[in-house]
Amino acid sequence: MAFFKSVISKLKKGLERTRETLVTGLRSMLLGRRLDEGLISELEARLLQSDVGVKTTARLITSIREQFRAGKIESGDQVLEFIKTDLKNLWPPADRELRTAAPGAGPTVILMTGVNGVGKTTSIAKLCWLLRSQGRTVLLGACDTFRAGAVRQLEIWSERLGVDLVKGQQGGDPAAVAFDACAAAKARGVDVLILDTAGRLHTQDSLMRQLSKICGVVNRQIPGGPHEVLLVLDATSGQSALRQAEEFSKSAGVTGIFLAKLDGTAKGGVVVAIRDATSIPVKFIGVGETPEDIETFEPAAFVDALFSA
Ligand SMILES: Nc1nc2c(ncn2[C@@H]2O[C@H](COP(=O)(O)OP(=O)(O)O)[C@@H](O)[C@H]2O)c(=O)[nH]1
Ligand SMILES: [Mg+2]
Repeated sequence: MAFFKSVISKLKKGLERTRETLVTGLRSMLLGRRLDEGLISELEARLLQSDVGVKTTARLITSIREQFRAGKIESGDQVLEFIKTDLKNLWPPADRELRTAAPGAGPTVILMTGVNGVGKTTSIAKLCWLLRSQGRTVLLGACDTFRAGAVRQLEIWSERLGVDLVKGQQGGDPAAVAFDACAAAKARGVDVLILDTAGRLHTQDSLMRQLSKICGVVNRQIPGGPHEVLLVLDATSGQSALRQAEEFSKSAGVTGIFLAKLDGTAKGGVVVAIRDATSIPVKFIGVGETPEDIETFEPAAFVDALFSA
C-alpha cells in the first residue's frame, strides 16, 4: 500500500506542470458555471491550445454539445467529469501489456529506438529496474555503437543495476552486437534482452535500414523477436514528439511508446494527442532521471493524477 501511494504521488508530481496548465485552466473555466453554447466554444478553444490534438478536441466537443442539447449535461462540473471519463476510455486495456515471447520460446527481446537525446538509454535502465523488480532476469545489448560514450553510458547503468551487458567496438556493426547479445541471452537463459540503439531520424534511410537489419538478425536467432520495438519520445518536445510517433510508426515496426520526461513538462497532453493521431499504444512513461522513475501507463491512474486537485 505504501508502495502504491508513493507511485501515485510520484505520478502526480511528474504531471505537475501539465496539471497546472491544462487541467487547472479547465477547472477554473468550468467549475461552478452553467453550461451554454458560449462556454462550449470557450472550452473548444482551450482544448485546441493545449496539446490534446484536433481530433480528440472535435470528438469531445461534439459529444458535449450533443449531451447539452439533449439536456443531459447542464453544468461545467458535469463537463469536467465527462472529459475525465472519456479520456480514461481512450486506451483499451489489451494495448498496454508488454509483449513477451511465448513460454519456452526463448528470451523476450525489446528494441529501443528514437531520435537522439529523447531518453532511450535512461529508459532502458528504468525498464531493467522494473522487470527485475518483477523477478525477471535481464541482459542488455549496447547496439548504439555510433555515438562516442554511448556504450559506456549503458555500461555504467548495467554496473549500477547489477545486470550483464553485451557490447562491441565503438563504430562497429550494431547488428553484430545484436547477434552476440541474442546468442548470450539464449545461452544464459535470461528472460528479457533489451537492446539500445543509436538515435536516428525516420528520414535517415541508411540508419532506418540498419534498424531493419538489427530486427532481422534478432528474428533469425529468436523467432518472434523483437517482441517489442519501443519508440522513445521526449514529452517536453510536444508536437515534435507527435510527429516522430507518426513517422516512426510508418517505417520502423514500432509496437509501443515509452514516453520519457513527462515530469517537468507542461505538454503532458501529448499522451492524448499521440493516441489521437496514431494507433501505437503508450506502454510506459518516464517521470524522472533515476531507474525507479518509470510507470506502466495506466489510463485511469494517469487521468486521476492529472485531474487531482
Ligand atoms: N527529467 C527527465 N529526464 C530524463 C528522462 N529520461 C531521460 N532523461 C534525461 O534525458 C537526457 C538524455 O537521455 P539519454 O537516455 O542519454 O537519451 P538517448 O540519447 O535517447 O539515449 C539525460 O540527461 C537523461 O537523464 C525523464 O523521464 N525525465
Ligand atoms: Mg543513448
